[in-house]
Amino acid sequence: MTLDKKVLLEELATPYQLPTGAVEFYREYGYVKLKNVLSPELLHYYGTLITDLVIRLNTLTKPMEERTTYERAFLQIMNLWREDEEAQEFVFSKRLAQIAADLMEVKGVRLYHDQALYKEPSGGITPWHADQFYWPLASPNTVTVWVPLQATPLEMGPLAFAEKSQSVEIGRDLEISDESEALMATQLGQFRLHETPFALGEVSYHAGWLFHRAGANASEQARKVMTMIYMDQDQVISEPRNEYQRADWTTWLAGKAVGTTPDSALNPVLFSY
Ligand SMILES: O=C(O)CCC(=O)C(=O)O
Repeated sequence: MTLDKKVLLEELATPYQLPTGAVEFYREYGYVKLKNVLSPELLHYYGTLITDLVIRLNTLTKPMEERTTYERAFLQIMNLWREDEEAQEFVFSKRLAQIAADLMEVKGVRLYHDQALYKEPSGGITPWHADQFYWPLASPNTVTVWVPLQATPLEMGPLAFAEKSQSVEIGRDLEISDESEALMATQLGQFRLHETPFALGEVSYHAGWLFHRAGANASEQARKVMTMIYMDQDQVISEPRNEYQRADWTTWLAGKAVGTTPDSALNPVLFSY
């Protein structure tokens, strides 16, 4: 192992000092953006290998004009940690997992799954949606870290949030679609939109029931993003409520019994106090 790699591994394991008020902000607003979480060197190293994996594993090659709205939004490659040992180092970062536990104010977190989300040049919008629509999980204690692998100006489609929308029970039966975009664009008028660029090293954490979207990528470069979805280590599997939850149940939770903790090898505890 080279010295540099050791430094990167140390960084992935080193606790991050949350700024004062971050936990309270997350609790109230349903998301938080945090600066200087990962160094440019680390993002360059793992970004390069994640991009190689995305290129190798991607199967969505049809032209933009033939794609659905969902397909235009991004290339989506899931559970990279099971494909590559170095991707696993990144996904299993204790630094990122501890932040998730601290924000949710829980003792520890498990991985639900990871995913790379690459919005290609000319890629379309990511419609308004709330992630937990897709997950057969009983408690709202779920959170996604969204890690841009480059600085992300507005023209690339940074993630944007409907502040405080995690606590209203509207649109919770909507998949990501033109319909969710149209309906939520009007319904979410009551919430303030937070849409700002991400500096290199900045990441966001958003709650499973928080509505969020992203603009189109009008730049000439891919908007490269890696994400990890965490759940409370004591999360409980609920009866699937739609076809997506049924598919997620078998794919990401190993089909473990409803009412039990998702503790199969697919959902390791990544950080616990
Ligand atoms: O990257 C995007 O455009 C959308 C990401 C998203 O919806 C998520 O990570 O939950």
